[in-house]
Amino acid sequence: MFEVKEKPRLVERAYLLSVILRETERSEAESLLNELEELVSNLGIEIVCKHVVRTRKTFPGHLIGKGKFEQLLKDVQSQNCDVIIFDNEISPSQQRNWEEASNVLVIDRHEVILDVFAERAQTKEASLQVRLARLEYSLPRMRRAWTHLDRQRGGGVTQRGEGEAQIELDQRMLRDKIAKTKREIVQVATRRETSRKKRHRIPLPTLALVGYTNAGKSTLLNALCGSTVLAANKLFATLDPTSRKTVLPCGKTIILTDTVGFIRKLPHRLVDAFRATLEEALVSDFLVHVVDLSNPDFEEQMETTIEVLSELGAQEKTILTVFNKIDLDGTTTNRMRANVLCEDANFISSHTGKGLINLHQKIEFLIEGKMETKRFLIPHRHYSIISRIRKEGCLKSEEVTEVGILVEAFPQGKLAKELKKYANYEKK
Ligand SMILES: Nc1nc2c(ncn2[C@@H]2O[C@H](COP(=O)(O)OP(=O)(O)OP(=O)(O)O)[C@@H](O)[C@H]2O)c(=O)[nH]1
Ligand SMILES: [Mg+2]
Repeated sequence: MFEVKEKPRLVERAYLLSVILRETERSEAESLLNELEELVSNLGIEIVCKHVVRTRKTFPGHLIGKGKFEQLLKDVQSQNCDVIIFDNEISPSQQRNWEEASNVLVIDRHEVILDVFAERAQTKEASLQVRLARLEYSLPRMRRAWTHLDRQRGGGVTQRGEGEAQIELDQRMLRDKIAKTKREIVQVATRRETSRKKRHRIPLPTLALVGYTNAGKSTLLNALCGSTVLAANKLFATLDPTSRKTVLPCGKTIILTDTVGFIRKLPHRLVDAFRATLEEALVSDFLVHVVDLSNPDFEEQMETTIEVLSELGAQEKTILTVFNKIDLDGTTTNRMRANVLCEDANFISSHTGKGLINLHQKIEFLIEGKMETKRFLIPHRHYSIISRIRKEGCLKSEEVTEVGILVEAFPQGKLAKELKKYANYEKK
């Protein structure tokens, strides 16, 4: 029976292809192919060849014209490749046509991204969401598996053979699985929501680190919080949101959340699937958009992030843009380009720590703007609490009066609770 689960990892040698319609698309296609190469090698597959192929128009059968198609097939065979990977989205029927002609596995960028996500997913929710995305991806492609079966049985072109009936059965099973997975996701998400609400009972300002994959979000989280969240030089190192509490140099406590990175041409079903995972980011007070300044495509990467954020409904949030990895970028050109794109650009290196003091100040400034200032009257004999307010960095003003010290402050957490009793003095 056809089971949608891990694809057997029998393939070892990949042939990467990107199809473009205009010559002007070539350089972007090349950069996307490099990214695809990185994703594919993360899966342990060797890249033998990568080509950008230009076509006058797209052909429904094989995406490209017959001449080019045959030429490429020969090349795939002579190079002994066992998988062809398209950077373009290909339809289930194009996939089938290529597989039948080449006798090797044919997949596209979406499937590669789904595979990488499947490998990295660690929490129950992430695994369920990846499973859902893969099931949905497989639904229109079931025919492919059964065509192979028919061929193996020597069926060839059948009218309504065993395979055909089996497809319907399996599709129904798959739909049931999809529905079941969706139900499980709702359950897990409800549990997560409850624990988030609990965490937020004592309101602390929250910031979410968002950005393109490999930009350095986890490294920045570690640098700001002194934590050891996994940061690695591979795409999609982080899949599950991780939150850390940290105290800023001024004494204020904040919660920082690391999130999954974005990528160009992110499969749409993954954007949907990860909506819940990114909810932490969506409910946070501010977003810190981390950009890898040393990447030649940083502008496109920024654009992708902003696009996905608006798809998720987060475009209205206050965003602090941070250009990271300045230690790798020796040129001033990128900085100039960054300044054009972003009026209030922050330049940092999460590795060397350069720019972090400035970033701390910016974060403090943001938080102060958001926090509600309250007035308290502290009796003289309780003066020690004022030193605590000062130490936690939330003192705005103080005025000594006959009855006590009149304080304007924006306290958080425990201190806010303790100060409550001094807040109602006007009514007394
Ligand atoms: N030279 C240099 N490397 C950095 C800097 N910040 C991060 N890196 C490196 O960049 C790579 C990616 O860093 P991560 O922090 O894992 O990136 P991320 O944005 O969390 O990536 P995903 O979780 O995949 O979305 C790692 O090898 C880091 O060591 C920096 O300021 N300078
Ligand atoms: Mg990360």
